[in-house]
Amino acid sequence: MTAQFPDEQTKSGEFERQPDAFREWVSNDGSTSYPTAAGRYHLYVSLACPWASRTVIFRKLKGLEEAIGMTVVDPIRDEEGWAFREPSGKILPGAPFESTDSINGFQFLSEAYKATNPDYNERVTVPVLWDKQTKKIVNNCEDDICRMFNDRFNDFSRNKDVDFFPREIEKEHAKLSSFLYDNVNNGVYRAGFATRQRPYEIACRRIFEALDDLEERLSKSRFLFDNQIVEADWRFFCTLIRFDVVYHGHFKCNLRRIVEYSNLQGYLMDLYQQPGITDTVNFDHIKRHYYMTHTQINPTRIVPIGPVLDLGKPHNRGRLA
Ligand SMILES: N[C@@H](CCC(=O)N[C@@H](CS)C(=O)NCC(=O)O)C(=O)O
Repeated sequence: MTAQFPDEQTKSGEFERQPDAFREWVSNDGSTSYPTAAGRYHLYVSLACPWASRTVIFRKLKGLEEAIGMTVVDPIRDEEGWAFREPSGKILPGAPFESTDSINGFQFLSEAYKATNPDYNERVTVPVLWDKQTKKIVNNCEDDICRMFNDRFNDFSRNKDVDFFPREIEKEHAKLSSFLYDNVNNGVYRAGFATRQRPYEIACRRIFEALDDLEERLSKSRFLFDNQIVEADWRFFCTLIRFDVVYHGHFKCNLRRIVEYSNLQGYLMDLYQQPGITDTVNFDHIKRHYYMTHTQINPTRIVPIGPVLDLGKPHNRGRLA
C-alpha cells in the first residue's frame, strides 16, 4: 500500500513528520528583520488543521484580530495542495474569515512557499505567518507562532495580560506539552497514517495509555495546571475536539471515544465554552478535510453524518476550581 505522504513514511510503515522549513521570529529586540507591527503580518490557516487551529485560538484569545489578518484555505486539499477558493459547501456568506486570498491574490498556498524560496520542494503546510512587507514567509511552525502571539505583539493585543506560558511552571509545562505532542497530537497521525498493522497498533495503544493518564490528572484539577488555562490545554484541546469526529473513525483511534471519559469530556466542553472558542472550531471544515483529502484512507471520500455532539451542555468542571 502506498502511503499518503511517501516522503514521510519509513520502510517499516511508520509516519515520520518533516521538520518545519521557516523559523524566523518577529521581534523588537533588533535580532531579526521582522519588527513587531500591526497590519504587517498575516496568518494563513486551515480550520481543519489541529496545528493551525492552535494559532487561530491564540490570535483570538490575545485579541490580535485587528493587528494580524487571517485567511482560511479551502478544507479540500488535492494534488495541488492547499488552495484558496470561494467558500464551498455549507459555509454561510458573512463567515468571519476570508477564503480567497485578498493579500496576494494567490490561488495556492504553495505560491507563498515558492515566493519565499523558489527551490522549495517539501510539503506545503499550514499555518503560515506571512510578512506583507518583504512578501515572504516568516515562520510556518505553530509552536513559534503561538509563542510570538503570546507576547511579541502585546503593544497591539487587546488582552496583554493573558499569558499562556507562565514562567512559574515553565519546566513542567514544557514537559507536558512535549508528552502531548508525542502521544496525542502527533500520536493520532502516527496511528492514522501507518501503512502496516504493527506500527498502527503501537501508536494507537500509546494514545489511549496517554488519555487514561490525562483522564486521571483531570479528575483532580479543572485544567492541566489547576485553574489556569495554558498553552498545553489549547494544544490538547485541538486534538480532543477532533477526536470523536475524525480520529476515532478515519484514523482508527477507536478503543474508546472521548465522550466515554467523563473528565476528558467535561474538560473538552469547558474549553469549548470559553469565550471566543466556538468561532475557531468548524466541524464542517474538519470533517470534509479529513474524509475527502486522505483518499488512501477513505477512497470513496464519503463524509459520515455523525457523530452527534453536544458540547454546549453544562459540565460542572467549576467544582474542581
Ligand atoms: N508544522 C506542523 C505541521 C503542520 C501540518 O502538518 N499541517 C498539515 C495540516 S493538519 C498540512 O498543512 N498538511 C499539508 C500536506 O501534508 O500536504 C508540524 O509540527 O510538523
